[in-house]
Amino acid sequence: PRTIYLSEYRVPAFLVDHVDLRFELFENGARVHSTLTVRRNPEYPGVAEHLELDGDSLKLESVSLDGIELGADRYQDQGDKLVVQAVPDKFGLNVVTWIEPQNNTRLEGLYKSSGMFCTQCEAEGFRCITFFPDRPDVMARFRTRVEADREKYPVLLSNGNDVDRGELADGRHFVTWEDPFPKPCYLFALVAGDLVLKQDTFTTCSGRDIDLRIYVEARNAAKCDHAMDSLKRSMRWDEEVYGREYDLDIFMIVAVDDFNMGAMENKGLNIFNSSCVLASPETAADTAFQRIEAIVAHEYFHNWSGNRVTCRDWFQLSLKEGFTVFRDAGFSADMGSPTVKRIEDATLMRTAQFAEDAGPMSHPVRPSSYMEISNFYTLTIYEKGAEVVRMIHTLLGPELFRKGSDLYFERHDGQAVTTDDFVKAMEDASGRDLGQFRLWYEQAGTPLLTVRDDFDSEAGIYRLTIEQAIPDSPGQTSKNPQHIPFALGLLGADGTDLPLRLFADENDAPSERVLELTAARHEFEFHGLSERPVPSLVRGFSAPVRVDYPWTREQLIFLMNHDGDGFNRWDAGQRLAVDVIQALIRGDEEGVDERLVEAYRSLLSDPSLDQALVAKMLQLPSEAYLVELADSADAQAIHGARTRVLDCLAQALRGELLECYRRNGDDGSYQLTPEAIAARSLRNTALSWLLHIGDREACGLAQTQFQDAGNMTDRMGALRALVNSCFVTEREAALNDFYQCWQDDPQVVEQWFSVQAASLQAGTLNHIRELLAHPAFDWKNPNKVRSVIGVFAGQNLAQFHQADGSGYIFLAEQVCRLDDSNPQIAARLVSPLTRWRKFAEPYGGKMKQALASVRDKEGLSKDVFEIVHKSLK
Ligand code: DPP
Ligand code: ZN
Repeated sequence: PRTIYLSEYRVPAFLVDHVDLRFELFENGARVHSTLTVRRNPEYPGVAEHLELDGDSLKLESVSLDGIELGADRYQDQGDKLVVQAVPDKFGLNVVTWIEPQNNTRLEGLYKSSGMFCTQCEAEGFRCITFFPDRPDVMARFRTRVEADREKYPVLLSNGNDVDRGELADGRHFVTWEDPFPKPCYLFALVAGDLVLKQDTFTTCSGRDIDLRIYVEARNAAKCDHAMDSLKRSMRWDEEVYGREYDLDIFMIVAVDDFNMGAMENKGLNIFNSSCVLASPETAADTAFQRIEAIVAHEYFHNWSGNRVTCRDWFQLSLKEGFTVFRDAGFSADMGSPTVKRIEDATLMRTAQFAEDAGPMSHPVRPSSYMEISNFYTLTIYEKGAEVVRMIHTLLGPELFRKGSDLYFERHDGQAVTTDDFVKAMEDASGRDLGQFRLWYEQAGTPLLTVRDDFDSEAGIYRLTIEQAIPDSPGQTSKNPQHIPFALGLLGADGTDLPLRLFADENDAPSERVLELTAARHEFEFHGLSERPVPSLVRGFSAPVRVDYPWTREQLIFLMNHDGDGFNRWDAGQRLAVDVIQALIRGDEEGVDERLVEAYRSLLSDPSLDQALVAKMLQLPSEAYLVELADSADAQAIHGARTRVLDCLAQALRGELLECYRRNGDDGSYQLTPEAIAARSLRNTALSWLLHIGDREACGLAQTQFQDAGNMTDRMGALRALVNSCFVTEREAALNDFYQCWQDDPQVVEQWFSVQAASLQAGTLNHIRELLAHPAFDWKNPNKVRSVIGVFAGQNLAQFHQADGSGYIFLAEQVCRLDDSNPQIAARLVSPLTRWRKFAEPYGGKMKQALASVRDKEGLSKDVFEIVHKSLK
């Protein structure tokens, strides 16, 4: 496979102003008639004699230029390219291709999912539909006519407005759609199926009524309310917070069962993975409701940040993704608890993105090369990209940031642009120089801040030195210091925030400051202090950095109780727990520090605390996070130490846990407020801890809760606790019962698979193999594959990391099997093995061996090739 470089970017030689598509859909394939209005690009440097179009797995039937069919001497079908020779300056090109959606298991381009036709074109799926300049800087107006059997496919959809429809011979019919906005082909979409419609309207800020439609299979008709509600709230929020109004008269969402990603923002016709749109309280847990709200918002927000203003090339992917994740995070924070949302985002960054950034696939937010762009839909592009935008927001403040986003949308509406254009708009609107800040887009790796302090009690000066270092990453060494916003507070002995006086005579000094780090080393002095303060560092995770500071456990407990920043209270608790677990792993301490137990006791027994925050604080640092923090991770030792801490906490706090469980009982209503979500989280955490230590009474409570639960959060909470417990009979009974009850609902069956694949007790390799043989398992369905294989390899540390390497060999086998049918999914699944350098022996060596066996597979896809080769380098 070839590597593609940003430095090779050239403007397109030809532009396409208009695309006229006609799809004839049949059971044995589809014929695609495409008519392009093409002209030379005046900005192209040089003269291109031939027109080159991209293609993939197409059967070419004919090529005509200005209405005249071309002989085979006038064009070459090279498989991945169609080259039309000696073309005029302006012309119409008609290309007819034949494709087989029913055999498309890659789920890129046009394919079939539970009997319906649907598409996924980002990043390079459109070339699997017809020959086309498949690059985002070619923006055209699309008109699409879809023809199919009327009975089988009563609903025919594409982008834009429905402009014509009618009957055809042989029981067929057609609908024509016209999208007035020029768009890149990756935003094209088509759906044909037998679907029911959930409809609503939204009145925009200028008084236009928008027809909102969610299309689903009939059995899912009752699961659309939450998505519809989320959509309306997103539309309102984007008007209020960003001044962005919706621009078409209709907005459609379609739910599809077989989908590689979460969802796709196609203009006017978003296509969603069923699991990211369908929900009812009985079938979906709180986390699913929150995910749906966030993804519906995310895809909707793309209408401006992605569709109206799109990416010049795929190196700029974070232009739309980072900004849109930042936007959806703001929306979720406003809809729920901002502190909890921040904790969740920072956890994902520190657990998974930091790991990616320190691993073999580490790349900048704006990469400079790739082999397969599908491999770059990463946590770095999405989450770190969002953190980078968030830092601009922090540096500029909300008003100037809004001025910057207004300027960006106004200046670049209808264009395909770069991350640099985004930063430039922020600079121009604010007058700030973001020159050094741009390094966040160019340099990979997580900056490490080493913070040291001392206190001069005579002078009353507290001195803070901060050094930054950015580790080397593939292809990048000796990096330059970055521009880092560092939010700081200083706590006095009574727990209140002290004024941060940078000068001895500074009056009205604020109690929180955002220090701007730009050099490799900074020294800050804070004056007028009568005692040594406790520092609260990087409040709210103000930058995606690691912090090295020699906290004592007393300081951490103090911050847990007093920090004015909710995020840092949580963070202090995490650092304390990490410190205790790591001491056990190293063998430095015999038992679990009593102070941790007492800290958790106060969290559990003080109902006056913010319960949403408490619910988060009670979650021990995950095994994945502990792996990430280790230099050479001993998987079993990490699992063992964390388990010991959990055991000890549960034993010591049994009374408090039972009391917490009772206090947070189900009142029968199902609400999605932060308080209600926290109550469910607390009672289910209490239950799982108690079952963890084999508590009989709690087992009874879990069984009752499992039977009586009025919602999936509680039913699944009870099932999870049972599945992870030593109560074998009760566990089996609950699992069987659950499957009997929900076997006809694929989204629930996915949860049933996941809870087993993640289980310490039930998730043994043998059991995983049994799940793969289960009648409900389906190799062609990415959600099923992820719910068993993905969850096992990604979330079941103790069972996956067996010293004999059996877990790794198993994963390698499944990756090879999937590589033939769906390379994108195979490339995602292989990722746990790429972390082999992180693990101690015997794990690391055996992971590497398994990876090598994937490398040696015959006919390896470009997707998996890139990941495996980069990881073994
Ligand atoms: N562009 C999509 C999204 O992130 C990815 N398929 O919304
Ligand atoms: Zn996106």
